[in-house]
Amino acid sequence: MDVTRATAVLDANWLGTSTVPSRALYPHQWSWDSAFIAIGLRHRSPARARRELVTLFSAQWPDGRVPHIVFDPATPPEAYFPGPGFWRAGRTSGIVQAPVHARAVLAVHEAEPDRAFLAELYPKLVAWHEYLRGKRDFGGHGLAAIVHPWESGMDNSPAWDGPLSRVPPAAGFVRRDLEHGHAADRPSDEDYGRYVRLAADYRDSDYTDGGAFVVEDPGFNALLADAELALAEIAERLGLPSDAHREAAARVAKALQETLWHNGFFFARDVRTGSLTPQYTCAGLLPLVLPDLAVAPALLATATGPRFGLGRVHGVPSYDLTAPDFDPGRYWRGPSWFNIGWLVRQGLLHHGEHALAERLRTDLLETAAATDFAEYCDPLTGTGHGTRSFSWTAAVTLDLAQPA
Ligand code: 2M8
Repeated sequence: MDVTRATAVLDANWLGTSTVPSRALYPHQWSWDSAFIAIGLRHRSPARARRELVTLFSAQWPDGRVPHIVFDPATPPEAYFPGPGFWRAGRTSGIVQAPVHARAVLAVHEAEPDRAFLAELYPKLVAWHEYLRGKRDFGGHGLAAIVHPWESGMDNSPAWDGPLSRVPPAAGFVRRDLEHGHAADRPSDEDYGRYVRLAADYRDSDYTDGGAFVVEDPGFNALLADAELALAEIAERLGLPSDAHREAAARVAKALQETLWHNGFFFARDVRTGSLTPQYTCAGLLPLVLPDLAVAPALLATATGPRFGLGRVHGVPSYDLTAPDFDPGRYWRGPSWFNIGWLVRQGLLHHGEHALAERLRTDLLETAAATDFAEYCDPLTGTGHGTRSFSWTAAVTLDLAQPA
């Protein structure tokens, strides 16, 4: 039974107060992973789902940022690079990931209402969103900019190739990821060197300045607007005013459309040059999560067209199927990821595409089970890639397996 197997994956990856994405490859707590994990886990153990999120937010910084990694003190430092010694930020990293947490908190509450949990997390979520909307608006358009590809969660997305080309690769470090994954499934050494250089520069600016890589990502900002909508619902459950959250959501959504929408798609913007990056990636589909998206019909046409083949391939490809450098097995340069499939399915439901949403749901469930809960899969064949027993793939399975 897939639900039993998916539950077993999350049980095996549970550390006691949080869940690792993967025992070998990612042996600490990751920010957006924990949100997806909680969304699935709420169906098996709402208490553990709450604990997952409370643990993450216990590592929130005083400036409101939620760090992308919370390091497990019991895991040896050499198990993951860059570890706590690199970041010099105590028990966390210093960069962030996409703000899917308010949506997760609300979902967990809906599975088992718990006012104390909501009341504890609400002010933390407010501070988190204020950090993003305030301290990260490097472009001045009302969008949150990312300062590292890891912040997008889509590490080696082809959309980062242009801005990243300005970053000289660092050398003299040991990649730990290649000890647990095939090199052909992972980012290249050159890209990895650039990631390390950027992270070191940001660390050396005391985690304040945007460096060579400052980008407005449509995926990150769509999820921020959606998170503000979720926060409005949380405020209402607590009997608090919610208008400010709905207004913030509308402002981000408007900026998204005015700044990043071009020719039927959402593209990332390189803040240093002011130009849109030309690649069609799955981040540009994520604004579908917004129910009031005026351009949804045009975006759906791109999603179901030859570039993403939605409904005719496995999951949602991370990159344009028609691009000459589309790679079906390499990380965020082609393969389908299960959390992105889950988000796009939410979008399809919002925009009345019920048959397509159901086809995607069935495919995600079948492919996750058939690949032993792979980290990602080939969109054309469904073959699993990356690590196995991956937490968010199991969590998405638990959520999608629920009766409607
Ligand atoms: C991947 O990113 C980490 C760095 O944060 C890595 O490559 O080591 C990405 O897939 C990211 O989205 C994910 O959150 C993380 C843990 O699963 O792994």
